[in-house]
Amino acid sequence: MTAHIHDLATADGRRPSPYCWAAKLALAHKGLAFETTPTRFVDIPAIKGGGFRTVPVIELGHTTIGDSFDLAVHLDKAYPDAPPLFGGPQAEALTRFVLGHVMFAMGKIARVIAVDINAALDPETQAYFRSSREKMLKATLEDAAADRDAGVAAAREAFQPLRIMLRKQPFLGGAGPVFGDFLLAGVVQWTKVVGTVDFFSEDAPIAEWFGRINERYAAVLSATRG
Ligand SMILES: N[C@@H](CCC(=O)N[C@@H](CS)C(=O)NCC(=O)O)C(=O)O
Repeated sequence: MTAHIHDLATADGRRPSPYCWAAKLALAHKGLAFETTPTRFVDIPAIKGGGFRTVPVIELGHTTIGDSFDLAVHLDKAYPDAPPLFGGPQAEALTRFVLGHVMFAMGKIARVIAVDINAALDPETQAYFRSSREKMLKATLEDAAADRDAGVAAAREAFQPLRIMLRKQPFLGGAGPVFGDFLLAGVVQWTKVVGTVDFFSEDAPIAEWFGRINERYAAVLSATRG
C-alpha cells in the first residue's frame, strides 16, 4: 500500500514542516511507500472536504489520520512485525515528553526563522502566516528575529537535553532510531529546508546523530521538494 501525505509546501515547492518530516520518516521506518501532495497553509481547511487544521494529513488505505503522533501509534498497532516506532505503551507515553521538548525547541527556532518562512510563501499564504504567527510570537515577524544571534543561541541551548543523552547512546531509541528521533530530526530538517540559518552543522553531537538518521533515510530526507 502507498500512503498519501498532504505535506506543507512553500511557494517554490519546498517541504518545511517538521511534523510532516516525522510522519514521512515513520512511514519509511515501517517500510511503507508514500506520495505527497504539496499543501499551502491556506489549503489545509479544504483537505478531504474539511475537518483538518494542521498537516500532515495522512491517508492509509481507508484510514485518514490528521496528526503525526497518532500516525505513529497507528503504525505500531497495524504493523507490529516491522521495526517499532515506540515498542510499547510506556515508550509511547514517554515519547510525549519528547514531543514537549520538540515543541519548546521549535518555539525558539520559530522566533528566528518565521520571517524567512514568510518570505518563502505566496502572497495569499503570507497574509495568513503573518497574522497567525505574530499572534503566537506576540511580536512582528521582524521584531521576533531582530536579535538573531541571541535567538540562535537560545534555539541551540534548547537542544541541550538531546546533546546530553547522545553522550550515552546513538539514538533516543538506543541502538536504533524510534519515533522520538524522527520528531527531533523533523525539527533539524525544517531548519535545513528553510535554509537561512545554520543551527546545527557545527554542532557535532547533533550533526552526527542527524547524519546517522540520514544514513538510514537519505531517500526520504533528500526529497526536500516531495
Ligand atoms: N500535532 C500535529 C501538529 C502539526 C502542525 O502543527 N503542523 C503545522 C505545520 S508544521 C500546521 O499544519 N499548521 C497549520 C497552521 O498553522 O495553520 C502533528 O504532529 O501532526
